[in-house]
Amino acid sequence: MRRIISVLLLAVMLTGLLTACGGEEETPTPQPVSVESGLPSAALEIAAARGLTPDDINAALKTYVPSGKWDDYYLFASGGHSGNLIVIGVPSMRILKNIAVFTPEAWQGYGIGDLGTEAVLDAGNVGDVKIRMGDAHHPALSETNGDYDGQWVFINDKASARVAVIDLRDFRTKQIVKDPNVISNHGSTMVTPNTDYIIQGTQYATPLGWEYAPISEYKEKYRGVITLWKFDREQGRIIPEESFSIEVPPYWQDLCDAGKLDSDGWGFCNSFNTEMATGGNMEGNPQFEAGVSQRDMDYLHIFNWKKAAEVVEAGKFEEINGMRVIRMPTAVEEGILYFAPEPKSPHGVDVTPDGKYMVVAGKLDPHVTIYSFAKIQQAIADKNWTLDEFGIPVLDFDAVMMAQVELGLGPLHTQFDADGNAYTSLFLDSALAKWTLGGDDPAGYQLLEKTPVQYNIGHIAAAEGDTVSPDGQYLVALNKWAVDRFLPVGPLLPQNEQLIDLTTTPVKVIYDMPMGIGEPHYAQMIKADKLKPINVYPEVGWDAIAWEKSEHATLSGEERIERDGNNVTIYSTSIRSHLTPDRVELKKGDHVVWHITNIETAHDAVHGFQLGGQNVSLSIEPGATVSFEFDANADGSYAYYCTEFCSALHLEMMGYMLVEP
Ligand code: CUK
Ligand code: CUA
Repeated sequence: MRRIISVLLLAVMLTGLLTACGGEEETPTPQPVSVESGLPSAALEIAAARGLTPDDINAALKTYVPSGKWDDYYLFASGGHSGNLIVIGVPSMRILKNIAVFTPEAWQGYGIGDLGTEAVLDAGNVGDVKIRMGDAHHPALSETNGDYDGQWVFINDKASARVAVIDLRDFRTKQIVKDPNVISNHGSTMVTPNTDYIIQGTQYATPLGWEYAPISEYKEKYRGVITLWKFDREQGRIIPEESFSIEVPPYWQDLCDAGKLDSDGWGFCNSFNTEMATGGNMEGNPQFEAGVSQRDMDYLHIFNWKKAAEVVEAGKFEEINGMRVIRMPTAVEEGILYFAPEPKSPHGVDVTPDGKYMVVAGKLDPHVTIYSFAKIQQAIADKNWTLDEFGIPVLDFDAVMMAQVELGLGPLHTQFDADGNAYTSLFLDSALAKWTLGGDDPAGYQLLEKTPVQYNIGHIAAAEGDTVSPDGQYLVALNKWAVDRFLPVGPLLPQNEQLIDLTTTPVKVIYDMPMGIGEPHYAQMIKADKLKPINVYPEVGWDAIAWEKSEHATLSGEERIERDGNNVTIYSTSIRSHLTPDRVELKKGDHVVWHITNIETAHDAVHGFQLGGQNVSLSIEPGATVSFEFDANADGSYAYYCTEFCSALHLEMMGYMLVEP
């Protein structure tokens, strides 16, 4: 007990969370405890009764955010195959929001009737197939001069090669674009340092446009692309007509990262399956997992996107399915595309904050390999290369490699802190490795420590970790398996997002957060004060997607039902605690377009809307105008109502819709 007390006191002193209070005056509100006064003995009793160790108490003090206080950081974590993007506060690790992106979501009224968000989703349809799911992997916050600016966040859908744009003014998805030439992506999204472009690399090669070609023609016909999606900040949209792709061989491209500072203008993507295995395990061929892992080296793709943009402007492209594509021979001729050997079936490539080095983790190699951008440039100038079988220059490995550090088994992803350290996830070791960056001194790259995590760590996200000026302080380990960490909930378990305190030596896990909404692949963590979200829309009658006054805005007193033959248009308002009109009379077979404006201007005065029997769920946030349409094909008496418990008389906020036979 005595030991717990002393360590507890030490913990209190170390955290610096507590301020001394006067202690003289009696005040009715609870005051923070002071170090001098010691902790309330009740706290020690609680700690003892709950069996908390000094480490537990320290972790609790570092992560607890009292009611009414806010977190220091936002973590934007991909929701994997839930298709969404999850917003989490750090250090509390409380979920703030699950932003609907690729998958309809009823609470936000996303893609369940609402015409605005249905149109966003429909823009990501693949041919005639309405895609209503996705596999969201890598969120990327918009950057200005290589620092997160808090304005936009982008995320990819691996399953259908799409990219989404989310507006951080209202935390809503505004656009989805589909790459017309590939069916899956992975090296996406990563932004260039001023968010001119959003990078997207293919994962699984197909013929361009994923048209049919027998697998025996893999090498001739199958291809990948690296697409540079042009982002227009003014419009807040990706402009497909100003975007372009670079054709690459049918190696499976994996993760990418954008160069910065010294390496600005360049980008880097890993690849695996340079073996060009094509499966066929029922035909007696090796499994993909074996076929894809035969070679000791794969190829780091090094591309000059600034040059590529100039080459496209000069007209040296082919338009394929509406996308401007630089073909491989042009890319080689113009000095846009180079390879460097990389060991072995790598996964992550991460550019150091100074932009001078690229860290590659070969998941079947216990090392990380560090490349020097200066050496890469030198090797290019020296033409120190051989050609791969597609004629792409492969730079000499020893000429471009700066150092290798043995970290452990299954290295995947790397992040950085403010003090020149790097952190790499070790999937097979279930550990986080901390090591030093050595600049141009190969001996300066040294493993410092390894910290166990629970379990099977994938990506890691450090505070401001992908910027030119990382914060250190916190890192979140996005662990694939939770196994025994939480109360059992059946065979599908949550994953485990572990918050790690980078300020101690060794670094320490200080919070386990069950992620029961989706698989977090990657996440980015941004200082909370960089975001300036709105509380209500700028004007009553706002179209949240177009970000302008809606032509269907309806103010109080303007509510009406217009009939033109079988076409009925309803202009409604919602305000605590009524919907107007509260009675809608239709005839069977009417086509109905219904606009609802939330005329509230009060913070948090959201109304929802559901219409029984019609598959409509809306969220009408203060000031917003939302529209839906349907055919009244089934006669009957229906009820519609507000779904947000908005006031004491919320249950009365309803209406009848009568469809006459
Ligand atoms: S990935 Cu999932 S752990 Cu898509 Cu970046 Cu590495
Ligand atoms: Cu509006 Cu309940």
